[in-house]
Amino acid sequence: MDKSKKYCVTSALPYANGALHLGHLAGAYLPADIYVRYLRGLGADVIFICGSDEHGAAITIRAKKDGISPREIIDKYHALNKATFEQLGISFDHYDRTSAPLHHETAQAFFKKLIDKGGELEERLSEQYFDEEYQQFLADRYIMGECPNCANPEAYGDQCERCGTTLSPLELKNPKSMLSGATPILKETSHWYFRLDKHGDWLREWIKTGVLDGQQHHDPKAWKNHVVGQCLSWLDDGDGLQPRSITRDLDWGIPVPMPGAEGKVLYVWFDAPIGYISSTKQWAADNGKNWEDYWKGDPDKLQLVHFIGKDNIVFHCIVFPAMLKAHGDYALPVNVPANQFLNFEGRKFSKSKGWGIEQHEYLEEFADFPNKEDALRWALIRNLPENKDADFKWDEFVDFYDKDLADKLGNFINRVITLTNSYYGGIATASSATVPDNIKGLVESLCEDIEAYNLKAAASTLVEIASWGNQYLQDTAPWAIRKTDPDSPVIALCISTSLQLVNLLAVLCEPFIPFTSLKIRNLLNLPAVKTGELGEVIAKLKNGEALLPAGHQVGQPEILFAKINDRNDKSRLEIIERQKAKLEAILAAEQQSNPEGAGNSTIQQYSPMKDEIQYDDFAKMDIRTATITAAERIPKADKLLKLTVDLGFEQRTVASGIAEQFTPEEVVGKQVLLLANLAPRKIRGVESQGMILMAEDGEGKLSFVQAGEAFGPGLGVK
Ligand code: B3M
Ligand code: ZN
Repeated sequence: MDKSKKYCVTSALPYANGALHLGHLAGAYLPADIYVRYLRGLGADVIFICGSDEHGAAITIRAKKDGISPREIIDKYHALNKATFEQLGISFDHYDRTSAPLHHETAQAFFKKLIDKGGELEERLSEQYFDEEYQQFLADRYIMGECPNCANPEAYGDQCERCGTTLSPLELKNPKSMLSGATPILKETSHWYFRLDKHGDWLREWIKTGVLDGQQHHDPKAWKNHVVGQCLSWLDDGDGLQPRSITRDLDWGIPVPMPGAEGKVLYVWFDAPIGYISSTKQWAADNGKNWEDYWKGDPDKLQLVHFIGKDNIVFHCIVFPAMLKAHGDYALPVNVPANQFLNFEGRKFSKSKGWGIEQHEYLEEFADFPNKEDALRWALIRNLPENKDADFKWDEFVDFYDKDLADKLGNFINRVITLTNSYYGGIATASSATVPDNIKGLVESLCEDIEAYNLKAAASTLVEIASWGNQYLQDTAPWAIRKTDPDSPVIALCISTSLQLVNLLAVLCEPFIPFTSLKIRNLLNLPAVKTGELGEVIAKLKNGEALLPAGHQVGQPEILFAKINDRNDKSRLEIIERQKAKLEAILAAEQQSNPEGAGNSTIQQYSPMKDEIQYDDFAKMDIRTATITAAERIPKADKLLKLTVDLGFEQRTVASGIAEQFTPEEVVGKQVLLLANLAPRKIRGVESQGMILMAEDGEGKLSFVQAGEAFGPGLGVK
């Protein structure tokens, strides 16, 4: 963190056409909130900006479905989403909406500026799909068809939600109007196009090297691999950077501010990111600040950071930066720490199937669950989809709560406050107590991890500090010393040191679990952690100063986290069990309507996704078709078979861990796939020269992966 800089942190503006689920929260809102709370803790000049995205076909289609006006839809969901964010402690400085007049003005002025500059926007006639029955052009989500990339029959005109490809309606196969269901006709219309094609060169350099206008703008290594990878594949894709139409024939949206443009509005993805700017303007107007301080001026002093989900990477890393650059004067993002997706109990969230839970549903259904806000935040934090897709599971929610929050954090704090009260009437005594050096190292790494957007790692360091505290109490055992040597100074030192740690934990956990932070401070008889306090604490740690003065009176002990898995009180577990029962009911209903889909009868256990790799990583693997020509058991190795494998041009010996499921006789003659360039390795005395590829189901059952009988040995697999 740099105090001389202005931080503008944004979270993706959610469409106000529906409620948000836990996947959204884990993707773009909770991580940003942690980052911002941390920066505030350090006393940074930071604003946290968001709002509702209220234009676009997503809204009007939803309104049509519900038989109400777009205005009713956006009012409803804007209020709902704003309120649930607040309840979950997502601490936006300003949550605006793109239907606000200030936003309309700002977006129109932005458009006009690009027109006036010349060369950035271009009016073009083109043919677009038109629904004859409804007499309406069909943009984006008004049209559906087969994805040219993955054959998903329900791809939208702007994007395929299955494979994530950005599309234009003309690319869809078998297009159908979402209004009438009919096959649309092509009709001529005129639109404004943004000349994105002119921005490819600097964008490529900026993304690859972090250099902008000859200056080092950001450290490209600080960007996540999957973000850079997605951008480069887009930039390097033969026809990636084409002029993009930024207006639509729709009656809902921001009118195009040009003569003769009646019935045309700005494309939602043109106006929505400008929403970050107008939201900042409104915040500044409400707070007597200058919005330009956060968006314009010396690029070295501006830290614009966009938190988003991976489906929005191209718009935030390529299109919006190009718009800002084309406009001129604006800062570009120094990082876009996009997250991957969160799944729910092994599947994608699906509103129509009832699979998943929305933020407001969680708050309602967990109304009686103690610490419900932090319980959820914590379960998501421990499993954030930072670099790969993650899977939310109720059993893990329980584990994270019981093991981290109850057994480690809560237990330590409770023990310390209890001992302080019973030994010293609640007064911290030893004035010499400070935080031990190894803890200082952990605090440092926690901070480094947050600054590098490794929030999951930072959270586990927090748990480590609490664990250390428990261990320290256990090892010092002041209760034992007290029996034999009640006047030993070790007792007071131990309690006092532990109290320092409790206060440290209260400050450190504020970005992650702010409701708990407040409770810990109550137990300590201290006010809520304040802006800048983390910075003060870090300075005190450096100087070896105490975090709690000698003589400070703490409050009464109170259990912070009662375990969910409690034999004597099943009330919390029952709330979780109800959630699991809902899912089982969905699966049972599916089973009834489709008994063949046997694999779905229980919650599927997929193995977790591995970290994303680049194409080059994959291309390094030499996978070949092969035939097993001989097989024998390896003495004293129950799991291994020694296989001779024919590659056509040579024979290999491979030790393969399949002996528990296959006999040597069974496998001889099998066609297999062999990873042929894996470095040889000695396994139980056998030099293994490659690896046979196997598929494994949820119960560990193995099956050979094959290329098909017609393929002889030695062929490459791509
Ligand atoms: N509303 C898409 C989404 O919610 C879009 C984000 C806009 S961010 C400027 O995924
Ligand atoms: Zn697709």
